[in-house]
This record gives sequence, structure tokens and C-alpha cells, in this order.
Amino acid sequence: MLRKLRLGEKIALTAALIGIFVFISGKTKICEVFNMCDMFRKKVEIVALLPNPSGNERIYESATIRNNKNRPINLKGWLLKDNTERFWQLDSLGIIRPDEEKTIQRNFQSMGLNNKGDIIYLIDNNGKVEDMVSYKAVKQDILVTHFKRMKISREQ
Ligand SMILES: [Ca+2]
Repeated sequence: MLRKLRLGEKIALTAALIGIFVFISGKTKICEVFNMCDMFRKKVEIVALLPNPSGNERIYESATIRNNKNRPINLKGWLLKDNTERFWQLDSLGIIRPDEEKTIQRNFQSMGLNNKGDIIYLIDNNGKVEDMVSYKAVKQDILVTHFKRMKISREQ
């Protein structure tokens, strides 16, 4: 009765076992089983911030947004926000194509990028947190590109 399984049979058996596990554990995606969904999540991200520019910080602070989704996104109604009620509107960036990056300057919008460190949220046009990053104290004219990226809970 017992014989060695062929490669195709092994793959099918493994897939079936993962499928059963996904089903009984109540997970909806295989990446949840391995706790790796963040790695595969395609989103619009904050990829760079300039919190401490020389010159007038109310004008020259800037943020760069990247679209990792495979469809264009209209940034009308999107916001950058910190833990205060202040924000930047991203409307002026318009449509961002897949894999495109766009940079916005503060230009007197109300939120300041704190030079001593901050947490910045990217909020979509439905008020949902799309990305959340934090940085520590920043010297003048240093572009921050390596963030502590924070896990976004579903409740937000
Ligand atoms: Ca600043």
C-alpha cells in the first residue's frame, strides 16, 4: 500500500494540509498562518521625510509618498497627520501611478514635522490609516528614509 509519493503528490498534499490548517484556524489568508501579511501588503507608503530643512521650516519641510499598489491612486482627500489635530492635505499631489513617488512641501500647512522625532500617519480618503512611521531626532537637511514602521491595527 505505502509507496513513495511523487513530487506532484507531495506538493498537492502539502497544499491540502495548509488549506485545512487555514480553514480550521479561522485565518482567511495563508500569509496570516505565517504572520507574514505585512511583507506582502501592497500599500501607499511614506518613503522619505525632511523634518529639519534649512530655511523656513513652515515652507520647506517635505514628505515623499510612494504608490506600491498596482493601480493609480488619487491622493485627493488623503492626509499626513501627527498625534495632534494638525495635518497636511495631499490633494495637490493628484494621481500617483503604480511605483511612482511624489514629494510634497509643507508650504504653510498646519502640521509640523518635529525635529526631535515624531510619529506620522498617512490617512486615506476614507479616514483609514494607510501607513504609520516614526523617526528620532533629525539634524538639519537630513532626509529620513529608514523609519521604524509601525504595525497598523485593524481597528484604526
Ligand atoms: Ca521641523
